[in-house]
Amino acid sequence: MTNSAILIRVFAICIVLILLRGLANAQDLSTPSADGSSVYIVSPKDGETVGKTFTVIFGLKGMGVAPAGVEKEHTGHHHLLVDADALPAPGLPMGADVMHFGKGQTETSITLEPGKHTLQLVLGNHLHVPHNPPVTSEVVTITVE
Ligand SMILES: [Cu+2]
Repeated sequence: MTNSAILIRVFAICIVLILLRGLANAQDLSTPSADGSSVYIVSPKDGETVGKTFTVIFGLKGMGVAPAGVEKEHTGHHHLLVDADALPAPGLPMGADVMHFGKGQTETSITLEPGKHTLQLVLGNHLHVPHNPPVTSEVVTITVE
């Protein structure tokens, strides 16, 4: 395939993705979050240095944890973003680019390469969709040794 044929193909795929996203946006799958609710990373703390494999402890106030698939008002399950550039799109299920804790876990053990990394939590509803307004934690920056 020539370079221009590849470019045209990439362009066509982009258009299809944009159209699909537009269709999905028309159907907002979010559910309301509770007033004053918040999610936060208990550990590690912002600025902390940790070993390659470490435990991340999730905290949640004002809402409850429920497994994925269980539809109950003001509940959700945790999603961990590692080194994410942006928050997940509103109204849409979060994908494989975030870690899902659909069994209702409130902590996890992860292994990262040495260096600086960021961690952030986003609560998602029974359909893995961020709530409205979204419940997101502060970004925690850590150094992995
Ligand atoms: Cu999920």
